Amino acid sequence: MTDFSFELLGADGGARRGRVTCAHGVIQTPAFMPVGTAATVKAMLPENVAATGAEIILGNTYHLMLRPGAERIARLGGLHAFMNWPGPILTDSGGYQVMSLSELRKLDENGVTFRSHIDGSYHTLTPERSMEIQHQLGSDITMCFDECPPYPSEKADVARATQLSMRWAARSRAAFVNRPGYGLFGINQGGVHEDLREQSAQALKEIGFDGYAIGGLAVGEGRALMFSTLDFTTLMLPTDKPRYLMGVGKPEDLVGAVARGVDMFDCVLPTRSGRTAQAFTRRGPVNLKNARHGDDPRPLDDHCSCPTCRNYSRAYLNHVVKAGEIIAAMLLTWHNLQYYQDLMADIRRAIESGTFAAFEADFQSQYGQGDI
Ligand code: PRF
Ligand code: ZN
Repeated sequence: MTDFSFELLGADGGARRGRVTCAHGVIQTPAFMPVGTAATVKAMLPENVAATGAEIILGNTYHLMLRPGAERIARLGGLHAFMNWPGPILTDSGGYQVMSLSELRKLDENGVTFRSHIDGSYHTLTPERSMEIQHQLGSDITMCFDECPPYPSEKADVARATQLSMRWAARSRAAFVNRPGYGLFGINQGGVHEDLREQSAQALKEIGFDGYAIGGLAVGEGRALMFSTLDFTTLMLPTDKPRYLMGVGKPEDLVGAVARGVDMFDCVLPTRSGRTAQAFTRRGPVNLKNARHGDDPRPLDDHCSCPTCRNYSRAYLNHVVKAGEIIAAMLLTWHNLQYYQDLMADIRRAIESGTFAAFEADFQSQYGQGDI
């Protein structure tokens, strides 16, 4: 088995073109990872997720430990076999989901104790337990256990969470079982504060990771503050390792973050929007609930190669959305994932040809123009 590796293939301004190699395959970057929280990318067969061009998906420690249980998945051959996704999988470490989804949480130096949002049962997650679960799942990329403070928070509270995350990063590194092809990513925290981001980055670099995530953004601070925070944070991270902006984002966020040196992304937006009738197009988001689509024979997006756009009219999509048919979620999720993967492929090509600035300007002038 080859080692986990990242090769920087090229750059154009701040934007980077790279390649991650891990146990279950190769990922071209910049990359978008569809979210497969509960061992499924909702409304999609895994082979169809792959057909959109996705090379890696994200799974969640928090959801899988509660249902069906990490030990059970391990007995069944690991997450790749269990969910029939043969490619790379990155798993989030659980703390972020505990804080946003569970009830009655108690956080201390050791970890987080919480009640399941499913059945109210009690559980504890620590850096060591999170590493064990991600190992049982067979994750290609394991994420450190961290604490993401809410926004807005007092700077003193962000500092405390950042320092705790630094100690948890060291414990995560110590508990992670090193195996060829499997990587561990540190998570930079510090909110929008440059000095805290710097302390966090220094601590992570000293410990040493296979990649560096930027956490604690896209939590309500808004695009301008996220971008200005990225401007100084990516400069603090090693150039020879992948950088992953967690939980981001809208198409315009991805383009702006790539310009600032980010290589990897995940977000529920394309899949969740697909289940709430929102579709992404080159001219911006479109709501298929809108009655104006009812008689429209045109495809959702005539530039798109997905089965939805090849075979169905806006009128049909409007009908199945209004009727609450399951196929509405299937067709819109497929299209949205195709849109996101096509966007990433366009971004990669633009970086390769040294035309990323022109691509970004073109994207901004088209996107948000409104649907036609
Ligand atoms: N930490 C972890 N997962 C995350 C985040 C974080 O800060 C975010 C923040 N946008 C999304 N997912 N572990
Ligand atoms: Zn389409």
